[in-house]
Amino acid sequence: MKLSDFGFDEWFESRATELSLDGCGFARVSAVDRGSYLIRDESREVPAELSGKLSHQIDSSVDLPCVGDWVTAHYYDHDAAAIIHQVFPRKTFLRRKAAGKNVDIQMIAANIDTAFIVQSCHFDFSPSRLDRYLIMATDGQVEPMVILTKTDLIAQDELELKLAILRSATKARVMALSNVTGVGLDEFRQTLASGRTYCLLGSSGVGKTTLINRLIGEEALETKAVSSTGEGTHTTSRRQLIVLSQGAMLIDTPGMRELGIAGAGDGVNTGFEDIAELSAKCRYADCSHEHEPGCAVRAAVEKGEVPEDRYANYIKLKKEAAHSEMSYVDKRKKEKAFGRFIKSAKKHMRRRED
Ligand SMILES: Nc1nc2c(ncn2[C@@H]2O[C@H](COP(=O)(O)OP(=O)(O)O)[C@@H](O)[C@H]2O)c(=O)[nH]1
Ligand SMILES: [Mg+2]
Ligand SMILES: [Zn+2]
Repeated sequence: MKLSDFGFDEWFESRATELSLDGCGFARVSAVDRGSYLIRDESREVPAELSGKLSHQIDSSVDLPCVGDWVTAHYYDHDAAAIIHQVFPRKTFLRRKAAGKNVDIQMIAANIDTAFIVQSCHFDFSPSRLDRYLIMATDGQVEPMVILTKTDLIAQDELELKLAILRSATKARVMALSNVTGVGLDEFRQTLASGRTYCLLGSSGVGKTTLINRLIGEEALETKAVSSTGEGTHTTSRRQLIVLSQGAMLIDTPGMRELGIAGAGDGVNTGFEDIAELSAKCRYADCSHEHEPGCAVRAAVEKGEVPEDRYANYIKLKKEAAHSEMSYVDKRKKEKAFGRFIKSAKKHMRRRED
């Protein structure tokens, strides 16, 4: 393989001349795990760490190498390990604001051609979350595409409704597939081009790792069963760049809950601003807009100011959002109960040791 097969094009070549290269080669970061790296070049993939000088120069986490970055590296130990000396400028990137109140920015991946924004049509479907991912992609010059997974879990007419909602929300290409039945996988595979880099974004449990596994045809990345509520459990702990046999590169990411983007149920109001505005005039603050007296939303529907089907979509999405919110709460409760169980088991064991 050549470096250009991994995406090292003229853009990077022209920037290579500005970097000092005594005894260094070019390589691409393929995995990051708490300060240790994997980098790959034409012939090998090896563990790497930052040079003292580079770690000293870096004063913001944004400048640390992330998966997809091109670096200059010095190989040692018969080329079995490497030291990273410099990070190339980024042609494109995916980044987000870190969790918490401080506005720290965290890199997700660099030098991505296309971001696949993955949502499950079962519990994860959320046009407002889609918006945030679209903004993330646009911000980093990355082309977005939307993938709706788990189509095997809903009826065809429901799928068509969801596809219609997504297609009206974005100009990006929208595809649907099932990792279980395989429907839609061929269409997805055909979007992948050799030498291009793709990143999968989306909540935990939507099927990103399963999709990659189906493409490479083996269980190379760990996937875990989701609970019966449909909520995903944490699966991918580090990001990895995978080169498919046909030459496309795919980057898997942990779910965005871990990455701090708020979870499900965070407002179906995007795209329904008119209804959100009307609901301020309802008699009850917690009006469900279904059967309460003095509901301004239903009044507007009756007057024909809000189309009937638009209202129906809104109610439907709202219920789904509430459902996933609830399963999240249930899951937290279960986790807490399990924590208490472990604690008391430990106490019990200690007593027996005494
Ligand atoms: N029914 C159904 N389940 C799926 C599909 N894709 C993935 N899953 C299941 O969803 C769970 C989470 O998948 P995973 O790939 O780990 O999600 P990730 O967190 O996005 O990487 C696993 O139990 C998968 O078997 C699908 O298309 N249909
Ligand atoms: Mg995963
Ligand atoms: Zn109302």
